[in-house]
Amino acid sequence: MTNKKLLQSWRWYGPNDPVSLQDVKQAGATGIVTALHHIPHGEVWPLEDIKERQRIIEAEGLTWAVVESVPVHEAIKTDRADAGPFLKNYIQTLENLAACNIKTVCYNFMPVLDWTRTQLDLTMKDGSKALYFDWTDLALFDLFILKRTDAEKDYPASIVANAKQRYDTSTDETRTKLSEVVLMGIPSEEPIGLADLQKSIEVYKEIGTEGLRKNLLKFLAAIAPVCESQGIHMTIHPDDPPYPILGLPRVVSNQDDLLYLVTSEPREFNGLCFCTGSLGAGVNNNIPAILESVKHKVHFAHLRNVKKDEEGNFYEADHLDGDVDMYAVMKILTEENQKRQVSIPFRPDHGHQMLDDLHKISNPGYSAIGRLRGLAELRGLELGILGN
Ligand code: DNO
Repeated sequence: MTNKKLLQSWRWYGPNDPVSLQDVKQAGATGIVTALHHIPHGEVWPLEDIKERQRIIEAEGLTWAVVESVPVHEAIKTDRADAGPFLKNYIQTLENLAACNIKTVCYNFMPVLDWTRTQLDLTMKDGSKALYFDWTDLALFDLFILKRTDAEKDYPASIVANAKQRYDTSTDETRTKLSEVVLMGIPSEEPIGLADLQKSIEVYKEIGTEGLRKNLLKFLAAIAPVCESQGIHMTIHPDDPPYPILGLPRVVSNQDDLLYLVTSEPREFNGLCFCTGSLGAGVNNNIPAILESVKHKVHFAHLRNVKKDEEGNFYEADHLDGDVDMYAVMKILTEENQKRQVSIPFRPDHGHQMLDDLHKISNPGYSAIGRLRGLAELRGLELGILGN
């Protein structure tokens, strides 16, 4: 009997994505990971819109394998008095997706911002460009642009001193650029402004880590009935980076967080999106060990690598290079996949901007060729492990 392969998938931002579905096919992926980015956060995804997107994907001979993401509205994350209607909408969206047989849904519970970087075009030795996170730049933004109260307490003295020096010698242009990058969130959604971020930071100060954890479990309990009746797997994306930043709490950053989450809400629907890059940026995170402990809950994987320095700054490395032992990860994942009815979808997460893509505009991290390279390397690695 031949071994079962993981489902090779690809994030596609929809018809406006500069990377086309034909490009995806040429890269060799068959599962599409997408979302209806045109629907504002918190609103219902109409059945018709879901069907239309699915029709476009299937017309190319591909399948819509995973929704990434159905965003959780801030009213739910903060458990505001007006959270009710947003929860109702979320449940309706899940019902509509399930009606189209789309049953793996990714989401995150990061306060306000989605992933955070400080630079989108760090030049690698080979001339390609990578996303980068630098603590000194984050501190510069936090202390001197956002001017958060008591922010200096959250950084080592050396970082504060370096940030001050860097700020003093920076130009308005570099400061503006840095702000834009930090506040960017995910492409095609409006970036948040400084004033709104400041307000949210105050709200989350009251909520704290325990409060956020409680709100996450409350959200899961509310969507449990629809997920259970429809056979939906919710897959939470880890915090990126896996640290509290800008005074915002984090609850999905390490092994303890993941174990807490899956044991506190043990029902089948509560699953994980195992993102090796997000977790891999944590200096104490041993990625294969974490995967080993939660593998039975993984219904979606983001495979990418990071290279950290002694301060904890990190850049996104080639998929098989960097600090994450991708061979060990792939081994665990492919073994786990043999136990499954449905193959676990994985996507090459991010990729360097390289070759022709250096002259094109694409969503940061989501140019075609770097991901094509990543996918090719990862599928080769899987084949080498499986032997068929
Ligand atoms: C970044 C992505 C994240 C992810 C969301 C999931 O490239 O991995 O934006 O899609 O956090 O909700």
